[in-house]
Amino acid sequence: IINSALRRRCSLFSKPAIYFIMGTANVKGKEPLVLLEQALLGGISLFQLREKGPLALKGDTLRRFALECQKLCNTHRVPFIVNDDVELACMIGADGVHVGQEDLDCASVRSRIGEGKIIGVSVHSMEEAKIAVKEGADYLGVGPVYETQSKHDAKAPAGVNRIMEISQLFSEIPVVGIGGITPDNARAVWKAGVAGVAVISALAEAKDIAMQINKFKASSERRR
Ligand code: TZP
Ligand code: MG
Repeated sequence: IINSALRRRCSLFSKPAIYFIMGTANVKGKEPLVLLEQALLGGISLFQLREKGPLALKGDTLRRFALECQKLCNTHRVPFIVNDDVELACMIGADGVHVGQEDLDCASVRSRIGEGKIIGVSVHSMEEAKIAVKEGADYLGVGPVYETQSKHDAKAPAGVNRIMEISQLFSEIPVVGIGGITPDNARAVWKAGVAGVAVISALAEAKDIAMQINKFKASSERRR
């Protein structure tokens, strides 16, 4: 049965996805919108605005920044996902929301954001994965795979085994690996069965982001 959820998932992850995540805290002095545009030109598959930390933009400033990011993503036909902030996502008509276990539950997000939108959920166990899938998650984020500097309250790195278990049990739901992923260690993540890799620092801090995206793409091709 081709329902709207299935269509959404298929088109999002039809190719190995390079999922760029960024907030103003991640850009190390670069101009975030320039960086995002470079990433879009370089061929990222999805973008998530994840505005965190003590200097995080808020209120109207955040909304204006989000709208700029959204405009760039729309121009490049790349889905624009908002982390945590369901209200912001609804207000500006983002393509989707990504929530963690401490955020609004997936079922509530769905009722607020509507059927046509993407919902991603971060999970750290089979139990959490089961619940997210039951509540209609469109993809699962599983991690941290490796050590990460980009999330202060990150759990211990779990490697690729959990990804393997979760992606095997829920073969119809795209699983995205996250945490410390670089072109050099991505191959093991692809081999674990992910539909995509979600990356902050290895893209935001890359000298040449387009070249780095190409390296990520190449890392997915070598899995065969
Ligand atoms: N969730 C688990 S690890 C992580 C998030 C948001 C941070 C990933 O950033 P990086 O720089 O790619 O390790
Ligand atoms: Mg969250």
